[in-house]
Amino acid sequence: TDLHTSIDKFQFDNVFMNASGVRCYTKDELDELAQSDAGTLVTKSATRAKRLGNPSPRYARLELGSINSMGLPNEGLEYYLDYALNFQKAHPDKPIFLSVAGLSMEENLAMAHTIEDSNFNGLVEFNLSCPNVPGKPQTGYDFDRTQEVLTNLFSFFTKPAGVKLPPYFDLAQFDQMAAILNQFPLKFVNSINSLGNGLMIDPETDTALIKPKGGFGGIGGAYAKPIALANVRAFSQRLDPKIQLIGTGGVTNGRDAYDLILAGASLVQVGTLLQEEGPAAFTRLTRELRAVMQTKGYSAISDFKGQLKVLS
Ligand code: FMN
Repeated sequence: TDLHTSIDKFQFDNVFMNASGVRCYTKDELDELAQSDAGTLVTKSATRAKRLGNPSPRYARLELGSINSMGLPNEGLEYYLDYALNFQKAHPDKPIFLSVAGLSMEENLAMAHTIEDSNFNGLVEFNLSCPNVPGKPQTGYDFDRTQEVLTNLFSFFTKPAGVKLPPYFDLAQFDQMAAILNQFPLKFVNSINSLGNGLMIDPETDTALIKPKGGFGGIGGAYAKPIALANVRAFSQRLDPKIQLIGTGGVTNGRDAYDLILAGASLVQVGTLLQEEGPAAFTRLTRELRAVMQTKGYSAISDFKGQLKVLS
């Protein structure tokens, strides 16, 4: 069985990769991902300057996933761009993703100019869905703002790019967001980022599990699976077929990945599970996805991508 997949002209020999923010903070972590069974990798969402993020504890493991309010700690765009430029020299056949998350439109555009002017030849993921920066609303939940950001961005940006979106819950939101996204030369849409602003409580102490924002944080892991599936499916039905989907959210085994691909995903990202299991998770997921495909008689991702059946 072949797990080969592609986005635009970019080829990957495995559908699995990390989700931004998980085990991709330092060059050592990125190297570990590169050496794992993952087909590619994405860097930690970068701001222009290095950020320390929110106070700890800011991540907690939950029964069915995780809660976090990291507050975008990162080494700054220059660090990740430098990594990517070195990486592409060493691995010309392994395109990677650079994630960018400016806290304002101006910051996003400034970083986009830096990338545009660089020799970076991979894909850029603009994260419009960072829920954990106090006082900053998510761009992805403001449709006019999203339109404005993308209009300004694509007035000069010519490198292959996509957006990472928050989860939507209303069919009218899918219609509106897809109508906006279809106006731009996006190569991919990545759904979903964390389910924003959940809350979990320690039963021993009656205290919120994490410190920032009074305990509110983004939820990932198995809790996210049905929402991720719906978002990938809804966008696959509404986006121009030239825009590929990356499915993220709730992957804990090979069947979860298979389901995201059935819903239309061309690549599958792994967040919480990777945090908990480390890069060896890709070896297990690869084996499990292959096993599901073999049971179904499929030998390639294209045999079942987008082939979800519904009851009539
Ligand atoms: N998503 C981003 O786009 N940029 C980030 O910097 C980022 N940081 C994260 C940090 C942690 C500790 C976690 C758990 C998630 C983070 N996310 C970030 C969200 C994940 O990329 C992913 O979209 C989300 O966790 C859902 O996937 P999962 O169910 O596999 O965890």
